[in-house]
Amino acid sequence: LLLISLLLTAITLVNAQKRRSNPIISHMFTADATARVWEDGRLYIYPSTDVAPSDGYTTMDGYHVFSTEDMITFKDHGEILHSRDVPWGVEKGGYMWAPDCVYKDGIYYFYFPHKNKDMVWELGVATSKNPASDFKLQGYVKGGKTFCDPNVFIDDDGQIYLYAVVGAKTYAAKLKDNMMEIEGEMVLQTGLDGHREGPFVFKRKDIYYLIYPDDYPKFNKMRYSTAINPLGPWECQGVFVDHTDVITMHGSVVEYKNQWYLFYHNGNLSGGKGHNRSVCFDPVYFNEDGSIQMVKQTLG
Ligand code: FUB
Repeated sequence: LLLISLLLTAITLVNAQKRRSNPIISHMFTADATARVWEDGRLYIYPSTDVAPSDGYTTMDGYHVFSTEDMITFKDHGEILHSRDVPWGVEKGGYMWAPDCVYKDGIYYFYFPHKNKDMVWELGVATSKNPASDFKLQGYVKGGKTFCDPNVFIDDDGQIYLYAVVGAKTYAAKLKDNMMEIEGEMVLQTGLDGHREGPFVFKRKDIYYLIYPDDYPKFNKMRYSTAINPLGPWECQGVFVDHTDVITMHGSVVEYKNQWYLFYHNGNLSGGKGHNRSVCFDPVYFNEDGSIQMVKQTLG
């Protein structure tokens, strides 16, 4: 069994190395990818959609889901949600930004930031028994602030945490078991030096990692902070992803078949247009002390 598992890992790694081109999705523009590995053994990507021609980030609309089992072929499962499906949403549509998806007790919870009719950000929630279809709108998270760039992290003990951005700062709180209500207050997360937006939390060997785009004025890089508690305090460990050819940087880190990966976006497909981005991935390597090595971006 061990030999078979090692063999499968080796095949996946060789396959991932064989794929020497980014972006990985080229029939549409995608950004802000959250990657998750679900029980069926596939890796799923929940990105936002960039629209072409674009009127800036305001026209971003509709969410597709993608999945893979070999890190080479990415299946487009189609659109799971559009602004026209959101009755409380802004009438002209658009404003569907960076989403997240988590799994709990047989249900997939899809979180998406969307502006309401008063042009105030709400954090919408849609649920399904399937990871890439049949999502039904449930409403929006109650008890929080007006925020975007949600990230939901479920710890090993089952406690759920919500991270989100308010005015270029990340706040976090526990989510109640119903996944729709915040417990207590959203608390400012400290120790995220140069933080701009797009937080994503993961855990490896008892260390909590919070990755985030920095506020470098022209092209954001990706930094990370670590903590021994999911609500911090965090300690900034510096940059681990250099900037791409677009201003924004937003992504996630996930382990799949014994290899860690960073999902992010660049502007390769559109010639560097900031509103026409494309999802990419590259391997992530850790040092013995848990620090993250600089990610080598595969281009072309
Ligand atoms: O994609 C729209 C916004 O741009 C996201 O919410 C931010 O993180 C940035 O990528």
